Amino acid sequence: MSLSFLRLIFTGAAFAFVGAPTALAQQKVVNVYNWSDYITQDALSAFTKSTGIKVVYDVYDNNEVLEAKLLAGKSGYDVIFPSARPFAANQIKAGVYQKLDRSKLPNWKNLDPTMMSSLAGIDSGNAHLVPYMWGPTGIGINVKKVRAALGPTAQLDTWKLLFDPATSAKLKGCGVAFLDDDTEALGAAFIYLGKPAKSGSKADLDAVSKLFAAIRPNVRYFNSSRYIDDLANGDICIALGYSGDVLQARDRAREAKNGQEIQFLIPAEGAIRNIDVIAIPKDASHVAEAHVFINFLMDAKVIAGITNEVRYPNGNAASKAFLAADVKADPGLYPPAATLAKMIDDVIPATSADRRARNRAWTRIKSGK
Ligand code: N2P
Repeated sequence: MSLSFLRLIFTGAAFAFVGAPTALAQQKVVNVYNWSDYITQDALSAFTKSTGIKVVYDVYDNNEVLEAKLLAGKSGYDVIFPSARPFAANQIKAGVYQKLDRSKLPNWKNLDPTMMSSLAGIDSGNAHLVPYMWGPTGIGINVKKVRAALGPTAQLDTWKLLFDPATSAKLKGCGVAFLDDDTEALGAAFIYLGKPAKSGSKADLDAVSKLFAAIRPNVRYFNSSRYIDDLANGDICIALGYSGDVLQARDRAREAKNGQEIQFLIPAEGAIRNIDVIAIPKDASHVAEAHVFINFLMDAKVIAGITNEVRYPNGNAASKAFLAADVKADPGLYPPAATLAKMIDDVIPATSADRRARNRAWTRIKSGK
């Protein structure tokens, strides 16, 4: 089943593997809230088949939506998938998660030690978070359309494509999209301007707002999920996008044989990389089932199967043995060392005032005012 179909059935309505209504009363349940286009139906079906636990699955495409529900409390979710920085880092401080019970997570041994030590920086002793997928945010392009607009020799792996006003104006006609994600979009603009990606200073936010004002008329929309299909179908030609999402767009265009050639580029100036993690809210109702679900996702074969489809590298070292050859060879998933060296992990604003200032700037930028 295609991932786009999965998103349709997952969006809004809860998704469940159901038995007869009478059986439902006794059936164990886990309520999962994850990013769209970030799992396979095979994994969910296999989980219910092997454990008898029904998955009620719901999706979002924006950390702020998840954070608002978590901070309000009683979200109703048992397993959630925030981005580590700055989100899970702040949420741990706010006390919205419970500690994981490692005796219920025998697959813990499969996790990648490098990733665990990175996460320990925001989650002391790795008490609350399990790494899920990670990846850089870069540029998704429709190669032929962008070459037609900019000429055959234009450099493509540069933030200039999105932030240089003259270049952006040339791409307006074939469609420019941005993630609705201030960590990533402001961060990318700051990298382009040679400023710290996490900056929240007034001078830097003024500079970045001015930059966005110059390109804002060329931006068709700010949205963090719609661009996958739009890139795949040729409805937009360039997007600030999460790595695996752009690679899924590439795969969807190939499957559809529609002649659109989509490429993911990590800009030479550097790019933000984020880890998305798995956690259990403090007030979850199905804590035992949540641990069974998380342990299932830590199974090397299961998580490799998900990576092979959603095209994000995972945080499970043991899964490497089960990755598809084309996934292992794809620089969009596993970039060369020189590219990795330029990746930026430090995206936590210095103060909560900085974080609020960034949020306000981002809201103004999107509204075009
Ligand atoms: C999945 C997007 C997840 C990446 N569609 C966000 N870090």
